Amino acid sequence: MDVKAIREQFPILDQEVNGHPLVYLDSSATSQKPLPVIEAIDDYYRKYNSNVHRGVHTLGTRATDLYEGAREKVRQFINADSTMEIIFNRGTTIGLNLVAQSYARANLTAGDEIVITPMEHHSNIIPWQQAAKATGATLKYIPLEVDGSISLERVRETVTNNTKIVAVGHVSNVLGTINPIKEMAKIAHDHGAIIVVDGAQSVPHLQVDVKALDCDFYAFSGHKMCAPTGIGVLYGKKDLLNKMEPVEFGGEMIDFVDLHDSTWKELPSKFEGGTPIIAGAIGLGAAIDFLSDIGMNSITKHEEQLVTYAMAKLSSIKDLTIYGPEKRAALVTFNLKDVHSHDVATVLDAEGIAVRAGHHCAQPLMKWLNVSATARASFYLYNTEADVDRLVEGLLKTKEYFGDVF
Ligand code: 7TS
Repeated sequence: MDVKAIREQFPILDQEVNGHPLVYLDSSATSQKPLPVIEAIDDYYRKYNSNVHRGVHTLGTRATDLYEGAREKVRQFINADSTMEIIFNRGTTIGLNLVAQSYARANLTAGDEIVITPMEHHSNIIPWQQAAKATGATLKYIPLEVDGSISLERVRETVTNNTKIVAVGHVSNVLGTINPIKEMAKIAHDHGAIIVVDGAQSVPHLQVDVKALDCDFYAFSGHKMCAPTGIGVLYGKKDLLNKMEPVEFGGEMIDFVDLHDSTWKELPSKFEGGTPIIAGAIGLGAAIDFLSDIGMNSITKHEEQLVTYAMAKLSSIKDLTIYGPEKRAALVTFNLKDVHSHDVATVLDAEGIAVRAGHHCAQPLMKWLNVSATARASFYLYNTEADVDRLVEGLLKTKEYFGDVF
């Protein structure tokens, strides 16, 4: 993989921050955008901005073709059976909320169980808390292993015949744990439950095949995979989506409207009320082309090499605690002794290095780790070993700066 050529496609990377060349290590929060994506959005607004699925004029037809073309690109990218199974929305959070509000409320009653893990992002916890409260179902957690991984034995102990939903992140945004989704799906299905996967941190980095994983729902966000903010995808098996009620009502999603009742369009329109995120979807289509041209397997391999290098380098820094399992996705979460992660991130920023600090929208996991916050460096296809070296230098400077703590 020619990282130098790839970096040239990301104009934002070529700048100084606080007098230093920028090192962007916050792609788990949001990725940067390559020129083909920026140009696809620019093209839409300059040349054929129109609403979709309405009328017959030329610009509208072009916009509709590209919007629906993006849906087909997503279908191929995750290997879904049909574009009817690809719901465009605003992101992972919205997709998970749709399943919790529509599927869970219609199918769960008191005595049923929803099973999740303590490593989930808030958007894969709170919708289930709310669904449990609304239906009387119980929210149960699969205990984590000491290194922050999931053992299938614990999954088998937690999932019962009362379990109706297992909801789990494919990749943890804090620990980098890559969870055994295929095996967890099998356990869920053996008990008559469905599995809902939070794919926010996996689809940008791994080749995801929803059919091979046999997941029932799979939610992800465009902005973490080179596409703009404001566009996301919920994949769902057609049979399940067909039986679900929409939670947003209005234009675009109806078939017939009468004074006192209405009927819904077929999938996927039923779940896409209102004018959709047209430029966002077209940008996502361009992002998928961009990633596919490079090859997801090459991206994964590059990230594996980078995170192995980072783990080796960072492990050699005295007083640095790294959280999460050895085998991990391309991110490293850590604390420098008693220095607050916000202070670490502030000193790194002064060196031109962008990392995230805080609870990473995973407060239950912070509690499990027994910390209030951590710093996190996350990598993507445009990062290099030189970026890791700069991070290490920055952390050594941070140690010098807060010398009295050490
Ligand atoms: N699930 C996981 C695992 C995530 O990492 C995130 C965002 C979300 C869900 C929510 O995605 P959204 O696009 O709907 O907001 N994670 C992060 C992060 O780690 N730092 O900033 C956002």
